[in-house]
Amino acid sequence: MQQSNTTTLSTVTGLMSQIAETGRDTLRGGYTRPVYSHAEIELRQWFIEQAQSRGLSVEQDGNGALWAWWDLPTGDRTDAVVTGSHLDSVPGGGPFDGPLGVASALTALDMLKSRVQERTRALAIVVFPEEEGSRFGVACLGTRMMTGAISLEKALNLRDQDGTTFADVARSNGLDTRLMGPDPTRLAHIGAFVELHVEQGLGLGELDHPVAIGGSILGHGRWRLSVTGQGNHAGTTLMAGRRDPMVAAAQMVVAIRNIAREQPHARATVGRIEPVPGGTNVIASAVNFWLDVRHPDDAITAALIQRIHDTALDLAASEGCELSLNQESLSPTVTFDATLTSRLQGPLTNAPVLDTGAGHDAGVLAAHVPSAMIFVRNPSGISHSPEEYVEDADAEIGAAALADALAGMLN
Ligand code: HGY
Ligand code: MN
Ligand code: MN
Ligand code: MN
Repeated sequence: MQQSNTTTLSTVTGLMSQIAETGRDTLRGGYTRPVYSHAEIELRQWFIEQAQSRGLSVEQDGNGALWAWWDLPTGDRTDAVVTGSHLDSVPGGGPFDGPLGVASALTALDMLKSRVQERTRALAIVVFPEEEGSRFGVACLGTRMMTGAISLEKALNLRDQDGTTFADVARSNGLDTRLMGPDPTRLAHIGAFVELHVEQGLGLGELDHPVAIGGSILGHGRWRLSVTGQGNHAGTTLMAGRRDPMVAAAQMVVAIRNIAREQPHARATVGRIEPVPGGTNVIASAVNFWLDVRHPDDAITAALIQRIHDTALDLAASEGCELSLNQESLSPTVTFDATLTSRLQGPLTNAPVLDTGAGHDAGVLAAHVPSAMIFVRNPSGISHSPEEYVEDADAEIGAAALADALAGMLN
């Protein structure tokens, strides 16, 4: 990571260039920055340095989120204006998903410090942990813990792919599990939360506009399906009579795609599948895979899951296998705060209001504090991939738009 030199690099592209080598995934392409990995810890350190070099006071809350405060002279933090995003990524993700919101917040703060003389509200830049849920399986884990959207017990017992619990990882990163969980006091201090994020889709690309305001987030959930059969030797087991969970799971994945295709606005994805034990010459004894389903209508999401479950049970039985399906997380469709959204439309003149299929911490917070989002154009429309892209000029426009939005909220 390049040494930070904030006297000159107070542009988004300048800040993003400082972290361009952190967590590069040479195998998959893109970036792999799971929460509390070496890469994400390095990004946290970068953020702390950047914030402190701007005179912000930085603290880590009980759940591991970083808060950088541009305090009032009085130190009063009630009704604070908060912006920020996340620094963790999906495996092989793009450079902008998360970090763009953090870098834009730092740049917007530079702009605000040069032009806001009088203010009555403190401003904080926040970095939430485990937004992607890539390590422990539950997206927006940090905001779900802060708001109580997940029980502390369930959160602490989540395990990563090595079997390490979130509790152990949190403790080894200096957190006291007795202080984790719902944080109503901190939540009550947030007067408004605005998250800037790279657009994950082609809305702006087709509208030829650099920024948009978030309208709503599709309801979405994650389920774990476990198919169990009879493990055996690949060479000594004839095809007749096999109870191969890999064959059952493969049919389920295709069936899921076909069921989702029947609903025009549905999205259903199996992006992670793990055979047990996973040997080339071994008939798997079990196959675990994770399902991500999203739809604007929560009732249709529920109906889709029911259909998928019933179909998967039949497919398992046809292969002599067993099936268990467990819900890991479920978030209802969220519409952002109308008052805050209309306040953004002033400074962000003509910015379209776009719905998104991507989940965000702002979506979790929206049930508790007035929340809104600003999206920055991604000409590729692709995200959760190395092909995610933002033009330098649009990145700077995004930060200026965020500064304009926040400037009007500091009194
Ligand atoms: O999965 C999502 O929608 C978000 O990127 N965590
Ligand atoms: Mn994100
Ligand atoms: Mn993401
Ligand atoms: Mn987010």
